[in-house]
Amino acid sequence: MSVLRTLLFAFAVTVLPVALAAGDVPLSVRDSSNAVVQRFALADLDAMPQTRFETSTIWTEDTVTFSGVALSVLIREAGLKGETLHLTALNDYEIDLPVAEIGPDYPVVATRMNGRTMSVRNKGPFWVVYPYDADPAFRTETVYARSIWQLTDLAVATPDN
Ligand SMILES: Nc1nc2c(c(=O)[nH]1)N[C@H]1C(S)=C(S)[C@@H](COP(=O)(O)O)O[C@H]1N2
Ligand SMILES: [Mo]
Repeated sequence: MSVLRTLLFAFAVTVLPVALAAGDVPLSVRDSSNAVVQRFALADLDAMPQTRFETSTIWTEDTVTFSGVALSVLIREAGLKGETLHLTALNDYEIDLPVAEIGPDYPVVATRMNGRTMSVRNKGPFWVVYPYDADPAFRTETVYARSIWQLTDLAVATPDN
């Protein structure tokens, strides 16, 4: 039985996200044991209050308009509580973010760039972004490292990860 469970788990965490990558990759909220407790699809994020801003970025040629959900709003919606937020991307890039450094408005989990959803190839479907032009404080290596694209998972980091 435990072998079956292990296989199912392996399927759920590896094959499933890859299979979903071509379409709608949801944003998964995980608990401290790494179990998915909630999944937000694009429609779920669209139903939350939206933030929109224009900025240039180090990854795009032109100034772009991002829209999506403030990370602070998402954390509240997900009921996440803790000091450190752990973010993971489709390419296994991961970054820890002190919750105290998440502002009320920024960063934003962008669902759209210039009004259009982003493909996985184009850093989508979800990209954590800041208004880089608005303040030099948003143009630091720390903030760039927190600008995780192809975001798939949110979790509150436990002391041993
Ligand atoms: N999904 C994902 N997001 C990511 C990264 C990554 O490898 N994968 N690299 C981060 C880091 S460390 C930095 S400094 C910036 C800039 O990465 P770039 O110089 O490769 O564009 O993106 C951040 N976001
Ligand atoms: Mo970086």
